[in-house]
Amino acid sequence: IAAQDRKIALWNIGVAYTAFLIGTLAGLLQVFIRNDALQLPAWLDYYQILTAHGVLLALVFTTFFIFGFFITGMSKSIGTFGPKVRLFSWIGFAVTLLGTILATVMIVSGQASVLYTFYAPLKASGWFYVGLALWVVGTWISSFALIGHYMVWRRKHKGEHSPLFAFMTITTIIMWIISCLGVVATVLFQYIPWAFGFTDTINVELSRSLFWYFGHPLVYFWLLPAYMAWYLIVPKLLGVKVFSDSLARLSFVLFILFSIPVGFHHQLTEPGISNFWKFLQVVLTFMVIVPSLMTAFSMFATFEISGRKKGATGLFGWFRLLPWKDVRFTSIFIAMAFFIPGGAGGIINASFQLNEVVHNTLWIVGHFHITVGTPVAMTFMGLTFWLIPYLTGRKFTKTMQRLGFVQIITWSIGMLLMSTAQHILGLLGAPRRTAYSGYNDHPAAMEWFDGLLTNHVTMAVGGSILFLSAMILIYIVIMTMFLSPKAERPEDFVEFPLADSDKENTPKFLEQWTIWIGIAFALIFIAYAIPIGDMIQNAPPGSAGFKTW
Ligand code: HAS
Repeated sequence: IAAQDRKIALWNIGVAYTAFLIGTLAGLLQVFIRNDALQLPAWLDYYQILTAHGVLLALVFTTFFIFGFFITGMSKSIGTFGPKVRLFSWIGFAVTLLGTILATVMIVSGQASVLYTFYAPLKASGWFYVGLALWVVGTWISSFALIGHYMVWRRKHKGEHSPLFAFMTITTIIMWIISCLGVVATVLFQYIPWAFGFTDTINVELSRSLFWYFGHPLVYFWLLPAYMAWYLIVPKLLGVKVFSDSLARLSFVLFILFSIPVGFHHQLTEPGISNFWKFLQVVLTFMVIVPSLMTAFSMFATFEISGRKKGATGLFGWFRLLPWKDVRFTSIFIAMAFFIPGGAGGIINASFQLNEVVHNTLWIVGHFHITVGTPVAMTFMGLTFWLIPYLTGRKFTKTMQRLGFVQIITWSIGMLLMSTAQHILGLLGAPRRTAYSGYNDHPAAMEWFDGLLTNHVTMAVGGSILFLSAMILIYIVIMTMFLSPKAERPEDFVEFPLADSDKENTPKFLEQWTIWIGIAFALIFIAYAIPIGDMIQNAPPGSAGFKTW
């Protein structure tokens, strides 16, 4: 791809890994605080570090990495950016970065210890919310730049299906833009007036609902780029085509429809929403599981087709013949394997009654470490191994490949230890998000930590292994960005592994966005209009929430 496009992608990825470095350091500090092995200085507290950890890894690392990946893939699959697209991509990047810096300064200076979910009643400095608003606006500008690029392509290729990479990027972006409407509304009309003192109080239930309207599709904003790698990169590494172009497109479209009207499944224990609306959103949540099951099916089919091509026989003969020595593949395969328990855990969380058992416990922390922390993160690692050298034109040497294996194996072991402990502790009753990890020496609480896996020491070992792994990754990133030898011979150049996808039988309506956006808004209206209306009507007097009548 063109050098100017590479530059934008590389800056995005560079910021992503800077956030990753600070965020993982905050993670390491956390496990040691829990283990009572570390006393923090007076200016730093547990919640400050927890917020930095969550925001920098879950929000900042992911977002910048995703845009780096999208920019590279869009330039590769539908052509070099025009000057306007390039300009807006830079502006989007700069505004997102400005917002990130402002929010991070507020967190580090102790003025925004409100955790990465930042909803009321916790309150931060108004500037933190301004930072968040800039962050969202920045991502929108970058998104519209990519949409513009896609529209130009469509105008030139009337009646054709867009390449699968572009289709998936646009689907993800559409979902992102619609979902951000909730967070934009609450940040602009509730948090900013409240935090700067223009209003005395805030309508908590409304603000949480608007947050989760955004918060759940947010997790699919992380997941879908990983799915793009599963659908598009993995088959290429296996030497086969995409299993089914229309299945892949349909599964992405289903995310536009069902990933948004489900936010109440994060609020099942909250008193301000009636059971009917919660139940409706639980049903819709079970719909959003379908495209993930389609993805699992598609992956197994891809593995089997590639195995059969190489002569595999029997039910699982293909397993042995997967390209295990290729770190780009192995990383993603482990990512997928983690998503089996990760997804099953999600189904448990979403089940109305079972949620009572797991809500607000360490189980949830375990859940998101084996969804975003491993399936998504390890897919991004698998991408990093070729994406950065592809963009810089440097070699991915044998030593790097070996280090890559050490990195992904340590990450998997660390996550396995830590997340298993978190799941079990959660089931035993250990709450999440508390600095009082000694639970005032309560005898029942002390027993939780007696197990071999649920020991604080085991968790600290898991956390330390993870940090070691993160540092190896940072080393690989720095080498492939700045120091590895430049590729000169054709065989040294790192490729962008993009699989072919047969589009002959793909129905045209899959790319008629108005249909999908229309249905998405209809579903959102059905799921949210009445309960949100109730919340507004019952707003506390004088609150930013919105008007009292
Ligand atoms: Fe979740 C809470 C429900 C998926 C992230 N989730 C969270 C939070 C985060 C998060 C960050 O209903 C915490 C928020 C907070 O701080 O409060 N989640 C679900 C459901 C799914 C789900 C139904 N979550 C994710 C993904 C995330 C993520 C993905 C990040 C990327 N989650 C919940 C609920 C809560 C929740 C409740 C609130 C809990 C509470 O009470 O607070 C589904 O999307 C999952 C569907 C997935 C599958 C798995 C398909 C498997 C595949 C792998 C195939 C493997 C292969 C490899 C091919 C059905 C595709 C083969 C290998 C071999 C070795 C055989």
